[in-house]
This record gives sequence, C-alpha cells and structure tokens, in this order.
Amino acid sequence: MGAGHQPRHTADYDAVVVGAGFAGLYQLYRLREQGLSVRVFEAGGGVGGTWFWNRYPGARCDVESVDYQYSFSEELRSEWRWSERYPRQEELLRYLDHVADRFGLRPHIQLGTRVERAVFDEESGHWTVGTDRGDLVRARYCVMATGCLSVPWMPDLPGLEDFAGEWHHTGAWPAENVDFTGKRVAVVGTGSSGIQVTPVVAEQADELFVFQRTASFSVPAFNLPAGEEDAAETSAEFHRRREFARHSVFGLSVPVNKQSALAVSADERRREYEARWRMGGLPMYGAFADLLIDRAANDTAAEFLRGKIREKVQDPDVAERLLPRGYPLGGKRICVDTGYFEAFNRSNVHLVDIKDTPIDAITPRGPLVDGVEYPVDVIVFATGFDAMTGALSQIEIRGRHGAALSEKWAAGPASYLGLAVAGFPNLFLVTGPGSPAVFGNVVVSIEHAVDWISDAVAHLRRRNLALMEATADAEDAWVRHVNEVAGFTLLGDVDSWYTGANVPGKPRVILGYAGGAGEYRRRCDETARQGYTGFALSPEPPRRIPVGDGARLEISETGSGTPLVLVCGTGQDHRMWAPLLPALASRHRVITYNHRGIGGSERGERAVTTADLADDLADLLGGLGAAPAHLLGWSLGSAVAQELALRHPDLVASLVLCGTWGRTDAFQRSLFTALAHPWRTGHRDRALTALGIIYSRELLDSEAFGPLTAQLEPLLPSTEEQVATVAEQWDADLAHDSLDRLGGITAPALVVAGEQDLLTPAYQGRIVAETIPAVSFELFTGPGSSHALLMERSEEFADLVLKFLTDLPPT
Ligand code: N01
Repeated sequence: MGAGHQPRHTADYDAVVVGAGFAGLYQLYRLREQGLSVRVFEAGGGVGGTWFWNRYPGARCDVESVDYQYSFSEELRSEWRWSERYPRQEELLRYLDHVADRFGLRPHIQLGTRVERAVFDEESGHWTVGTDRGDLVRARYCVMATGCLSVPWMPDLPGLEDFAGEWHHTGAWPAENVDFTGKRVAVVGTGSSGIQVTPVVAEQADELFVFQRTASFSVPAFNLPAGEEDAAETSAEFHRRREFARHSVFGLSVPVNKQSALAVSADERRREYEARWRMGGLPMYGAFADLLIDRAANDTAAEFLRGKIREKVQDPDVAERLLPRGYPLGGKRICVDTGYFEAFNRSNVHLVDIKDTPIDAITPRGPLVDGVEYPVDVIVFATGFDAMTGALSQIEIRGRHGAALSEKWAAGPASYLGLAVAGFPNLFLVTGPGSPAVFGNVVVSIEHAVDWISDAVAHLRRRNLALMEATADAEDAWVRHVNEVAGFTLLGDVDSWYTGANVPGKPRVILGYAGGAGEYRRRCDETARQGYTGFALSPEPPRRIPVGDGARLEISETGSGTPLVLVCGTGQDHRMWAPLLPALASRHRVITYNHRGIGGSERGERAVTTADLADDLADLLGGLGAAPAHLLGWSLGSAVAQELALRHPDLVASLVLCGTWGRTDAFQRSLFTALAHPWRTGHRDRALTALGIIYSRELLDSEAFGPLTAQLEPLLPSTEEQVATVAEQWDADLAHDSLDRLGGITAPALVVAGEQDLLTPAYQGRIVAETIPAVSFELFTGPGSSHALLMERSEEFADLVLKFLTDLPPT
C-alpha cells in the first residue's frame, strides 16, 4: 500500500476489472450489461491503456482504423469518423474517451489507482483487491485487462541518474509536449516505437543519433487521410472485414496467400511481395502461407524487404547497417513505418550501430559507446516492454492456499487458453500469455476474450455456480499445445519480446499462441459450447457454522425460492452435492447440512443421535428463516430428515429420501419404516423415496465406515442364494407390516443401484417390484457404486427431484 494510506475495506462488487484500455472498457461494458456491479481500477490518469501511455511523437497504430475499433455497437461504429487510414495515438485516445462517455462507463472507473494485490479467499470464494490508494474491495470475479505491452522495459544503464538532460521512455511518455527543436537527441531502440519516433524527431531536432542494436524489418504504412469513400465505409463492408479477421490466422482482414513461397517462380514471388508492399503494413505476413514456418521461404521475403531498404537509403554503408539479418522476418513483429529509412538520408540523422559495442553507460552528457561520448539534450528510450507477463507480475496475485502467481510462473507462464490459471478460481485474463493477440490485431482478440469471459460469467450466474477454475490437466495440455505449435514455426527461437528474451532473467518461453487467431477462437468457443470443458465449475463454498462442543454444521446457500435442505450421509459432506447443486439451485434456495460423526463424534458426554441432529437442524432452519423446507436426505441423512419430519412436522414441506435401506440399529429407519413413516402416511403424496443400497464395498472399507461394517457384513448378500434369503427375510420381516400400513401409496420411488453395491441392481429392482408393486419407480443402474452412479446421472436425478417438488400439491 502507498505510504500514508491505511487499507480499508471500501466496498463489495461482483467484479473487479484491472485496466481501462481497450480490454478493460469493453469488459466493463459487457459485465454492466449483464447487471453486475463492477469496479475498474486504472493506474493511468485517464482511460485508454496503451494509448494513454504511448504518447510519443509519431505514435500510431499499425492496424488500419477501420479494423482497429470495437464491433460490439453498430451505433458507435457508424457515428465515429476516423480521420486517417492508420489512427494516431491522439485519435485513438479520443475514441476510447468517447466510448467511456457514450456508454456511461466513467462512474465505474477509478483512475490514478494501481492495483497492488489480488488475493483469493477460499472461505468466501471471493477476491480481495488492494490498491496503492488504500482501497480494499471484495469481488466474486477478478478480470485482468492489464494489456500485453503495458510495462515499459528500461535497460539498466549506469549513470542514467546523473544524466544532465531529460530522458523519456516511449511507453510512459509525459502528457506535456516534449520539444526537440534545436536539440541534440538520442533514440535508443529500433523496434516499432523507435521506428515511429525517429522520423518525427528527425524533423525537429538539430542532431539525432539512433542507437541500433538489432535492425528491424519494416513495411511502410502508406498512410492517407480518410477520404469521403472511407468515411462512407458501409456497415456491411465493416462486418465482412471483421468476420474475416475473426477466423483468420493473424486477426487481420487481408487474406493469407495459400501457396508456399517456394512453389512459385521468382517473378511470381516478387509480384506478390510488391503487391503486399503496396497494401502497406502487416499484410506482408500473409504474402505466402509458409513465411513463418519455413526458413527458406522466409528468406525470400526477408531479402525482398532488405532490397527495399537498399533502394531507400542513399548511403550504401548506412543502408548495409540498417539491413535486418540473423533472424527471420516476423520473428519480431514487423514494423509499420512512415519515412523511417528515409530519415537516414537527412544530414542531421546518424545511425550508431551498437550491436557489437553496447552502450556502456550514460554520462551526464549522453550515451557512452566504446569510449565515445554522444552529448545530447534528450534521450528517448524506445526499448520495449516486459510483455505479456509484466503487468501481472507487478501485482501480488494469490490463489488457492495463498499460492503466488509469480511463483507458479517462475519458470514461465502457464494458463489455460490464455484466459484462466489453475489454482486461481474466477481470475480471468484478457489476452493473457498463451493467447494469440500479440501476433495480429489485438482488438479482434480482445473482443473475443471479453465476450468469452462475459459469457462464462453469465453461465455461472445462470446456473448458480460460484466458481470456475481451469483444471491442472487442461492447463498442462494447453501449455504443451502452445509450445508444440510454436515449435512448428520460426517464432519460438528468436530473441524478442515474443519469447521474453528482451528482459534479462525472464524465463525464455513462447508467450503467445502461434496457432492462429481463428483456430484459437474455434478451440475456446468449442470449450464453452461443451459446458466449459477443462474447467471445474463449483457451487458456493459453504458457510461454516460451528455448533455444540464437537459437532459442526456446514451450510451452503445458493439460489432462491423455497428452501431445499440437503442432508448428507455418514462420512460425507457438502461436496457430495456438487453435481446436483446447479440444477437444484436454479429453482430453490439450497442449504446443505453436514452432520459430522453420527455414531462417532461426541457432543458432551453422549453420542450424537439422529434426534439430536434433527433438533439442531430444526434450530438452524428457524435461525435462517428457512422453514418450511423440502428435505432431501441421503443414507443416514434421510434418517435425520425423517426424524425432523417426525419431531417438527411444521418445518417440513416434503421429504426426498435416498438410500434408506438398512436393518441394523445404527440405521434407525429402514426403507420400510421410511415408506410407512407416520409423517409420510399422513402426507403420502409429499414424500419421494429414492431407494438404494448405497453402501458400496469401497465405502464400507473406508475409515469413516469402519465400526458399521462389522454390523452390516452378515446382512450383506453376495450370492444369488443369499440374495434370495435376504429377500425372504425382508418378506418375513417388518416389510409387510410396514407395507400394509402404506395403503394405496402412489408417490414415485427411485432405485439407485450400482454394480459395485453389495446388493445387486437386479435384486434391488426385484425387491421393489415384488414388495411394493403399487409404487412406480425408476431404476438407475450402472457400473460403480450407487453413489457414483447417482452423481454421474445427477442431471436426471435432479430433474426427477425438481419434478417431484414442482408437482407437489399446494399446502
Ligand atoms: O519494443 P521492441 P517496441 N540497448 O521490444 C532495443 C507494439 N508497438 O516498443 O532488438 C540498446 O520491439 C531492442 O534491441 P534488440 C508492437 O507490437 C506497436 O519498439 O533487443 N537497445 C529493440 O530495438 C511492438 O512489437 C506500435 O536488439 C536496446 C528495441 O529496443 C511492441 O509494441 C508501436 C536495449 C525494443 O524494441 C514493442 O515495440 C510501438 C539496450 N540495452 C509498439 N534494450 C504500433 O505501431 C532494448 N533495446 C501499433
């Protein structure tokens, strides 16, 4: 926290969004549209993200304005007029300011506020976000819209602090005008930023020294004022371009040539390169299909661009030093310039090649290279960014068990689809590492990521799910896939910000997904369509309410509507209900009740009985204002539910009893007592009995079940003969007595019978059919235990329960 600020819990929101650039603004818009309360924190003094910070002279987008805008609002698109083919920084900033105003976003954005911490609280399932202004807010979802290129990278140059002139980084340019007139200026770095700033400074400065470590490939923008024709760009044309871009390799609206550069003649190759050159800018990527895959193909394009530099630069020595060599075209993002190479034809512009002799230090007068001092008044550092992970690593992000994202990512970032990270539930990354945004038009990628995240949030809310978390397996598979794909391309081996190689000490891994924007979109959308495969979706974590001296109750409440209380079995807890919760909570306020240690744990001097638990539950329901409630009990939970119905009939609206077989004293109510239960006979159409031998071998072998196993064992038939005997015993036992008392009961029953159960499915079906023929029942059978089976067929089971509850006659 910043000095002098005391952290305070200021508010709760549904979502916190970090960053108010293209990504953050759209994310805010989408979540607000869905009715969520949202707080956006933005470190800058205005909205705009990268276009707020990169105000250096000459800053301009390398994607055409028509494509570098939002597509979500037709009104916005049609009312905004771009003045040039490639938008300048000022125009983009005006556009984003307009978006913030037009859609009423500003009240939800807190400017000048840097997020310092985001910590996931496992108890509540919420994120707590702390800022340098002392805010401490809680939110269900935390969306990092922190940008791929938002943390400027500064080389560690000794002496800079004593430099007598002024210096600026292009990525954190001051709002006030920096005047170069009559000054001696150094530009350090010749990537996209250096290439844009150089020609503009060259026109103003007395002398300009360009310090080049690696020469760049650059294609001219051929920028033009937007003519009437462009202004009249039709809606149909815009949407055609955008739709094409969405499914393209680079997110651009220009097609990629499907041929190999090596499959055509030299003349044809040259014609294609010339045509792409005349298009200007990034379409050069798509001149041939294999430029980023095959080094020999790539060399043909690289040589073409080197030829263009030779043509433009008059001094052959300077031209030679400006030729990019030693890495493939596109291995670093192709630059888009306006008069960069031509600037070196001016007498006031000097190229300082520092490839073999780096800048040793900055003296008070200027850069010192190989013993030569270059006295300057201003130094412009165009040295790039700590890309993709920089902004996230500046925030202390902690997920489950307090684990830090920075530690998890110490050897390189791992994400699922560049959107989520295992161990960090409900944390979403807009165009995070592992996404393709940086290889094309980032706006197309941002819109896709924000739409995907917003749809995921809507899915969770619709189904009353609280948490969404990438699984470790899905994440591992995605990381492997990202690396495999990069291995097929020429991108993975280049020293650039694509691989983290520009920042000393940063793990060297490919940071973006090189499989193409279209393919990426297909994979993400498929995941969503299939119910978010690779993600664990879970309900609200329980609120824990300690009760008594040793017993402990846990409650999880989700949804709304008539309360439905789920009472689990011995040795189980609220987690057993996870598969059923989404459906049940769509229509009911669901409360799960965990009695721990029935027959085992002690309360005071005596053992806990079902009656104790029923009374506890009664108190609890009263306290929660949750009565009368429907009760669904599983195994011993059904005994508790029955007990509650007996002792506190007013609190119970209906009963669903699962797995109530059992004839030992420990199980105080058998199937038949359940069916014949006085409460039920009084309310015969208000009880659904789901029968089931839920005591699988696996469960019996578990520790929790230990003491009961011995009692149960003699009663458990394993051969046909034993089954027959038990069936007879049932007949001869209390079954008929109970059944006699049932009268013409017609409420449905559900038999859940797993093949691993101690009574076979066939037996269970038979006993129900033979002993209670009046009851219509459904038989769930399948491999595994009945418990596993029920969970597998949770949707059917939940539907059955919901139907039963819906069909209940009014009280
Ligand atoms: O950064 P860069 P950038 N001494 O990393 C050099 C986007 N962008 O800000 O290559 C001397 O590309 C470094 O040298 P080397 C776009 O996606 C878009 O220019 O490491 N030099 C390199 O020349 C782009 O790709 C636009 O040997 C040092 C330069 O600094 C991305 O941002 C405009 C050095 C850094 O180049 C990054 O571009 C601007 C040192 N110690 C940016 N350290 C548009 O057109 C680094 N360098 C939309």
